[in-house]
Amino acid sequence: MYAQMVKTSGDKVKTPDEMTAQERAFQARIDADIKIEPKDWMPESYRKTLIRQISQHAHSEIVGMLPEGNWITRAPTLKRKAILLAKVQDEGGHGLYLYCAAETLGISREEMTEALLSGKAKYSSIFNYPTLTWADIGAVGWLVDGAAIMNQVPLQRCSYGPYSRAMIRVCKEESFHQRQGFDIMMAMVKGSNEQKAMAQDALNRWWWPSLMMFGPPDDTSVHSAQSMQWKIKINTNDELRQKFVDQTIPQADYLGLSVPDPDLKWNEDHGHYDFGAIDWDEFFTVIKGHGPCNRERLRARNRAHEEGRWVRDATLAYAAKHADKAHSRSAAWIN
Ligand code: BYC
Repeated sequence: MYAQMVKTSGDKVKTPDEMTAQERAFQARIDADIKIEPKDWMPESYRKTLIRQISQHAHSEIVGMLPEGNWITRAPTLKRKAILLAKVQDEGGHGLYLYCAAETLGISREEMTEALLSGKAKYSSIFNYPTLTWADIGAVGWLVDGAAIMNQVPLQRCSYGPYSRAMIRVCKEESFHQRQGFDIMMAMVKGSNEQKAMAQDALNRWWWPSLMMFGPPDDTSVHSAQSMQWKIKINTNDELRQKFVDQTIPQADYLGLSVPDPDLKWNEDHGHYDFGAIDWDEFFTVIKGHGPCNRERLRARNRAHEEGRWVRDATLAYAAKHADKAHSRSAAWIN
């Protein structure tokens, strides 16, 4: 029940000759950077790809609240607690914008929620790892939100209007999140030896899973070619992963921490860091549902859904009562 399905459904990219006239006109709009809006004609597989990506993204935001929410009651100061609370609340907001963006494509919120709760839908692999110490909250903000920004800034230029507009707001908030993470790491490395060791330990555990967030390598990424032709994705997984490594290593140096990669080396010829092999078996194990926390995450979401049932019932009953009253008032006015 809890296995996140790994089966993918990548389509071969069509050449202009293989497209219908309608598809060619659609591709011409995309190539001219004209946004596609909900009521515009779109190929069925464009719609499906967007539903898949946006709903997975929304689920990631909602599930992403759990590892950090775990530390709200244990934050070391009132100020840190207030900041973390606001951050986790922002993630909930991101999930809501994204569910709304996906709804414009004709899928209901209930269908998406059901896919998440039953374990059918994917969400980001990263949220299946535990947050063991307070330093993990720093590492998550710095690395996980840092990786999220790297991936989402280009998505502000995505071809689908509602998704690209949601990304603009999300990215503004994510940069605050990333800074709060880095600020926690700064405080830890300036603290006692034990605190610095906790920061290093958190970096050791979160480094590789953060690199996996960008998805499988380009030669095994099923969806990249088609998604890039449609500008649903602007960069490949490997391009963004490399940008993230190049941006993050100087930050680790500034903190006086080292990433757990003996093969990491600046490559003068390419102007990038070379880095070691990623354990893709671990990645696929996690997205198939067998990571350290997959079961716990889905149990927590299912419990929250059950415990929130009375709230949903109450709001629906309230809305129905007011709809009845409004209906009687307008009927009385007409008569
Ligand atoms: N985890 O062909 P590919 C956040 C799946 S929220 C799990 O390259 P695509 C945050 C992929 O779905 C972070 N599954 O796919 C929140 C596909 O399987 P299906 C989330 C992954 O879509 C709270 C298969 O592997 N960000 O940061 O072209 C607090 C083949 O992959 C992952 C987004 O969702 C993964 N990491 O590229 C803090 C951004 N990677 O669907 C932070 C929007 C791949 O065929 N999404 N898979 O069964 C994207 O940009 C793209 O969907 C991805 C993957 C780059 C993630």
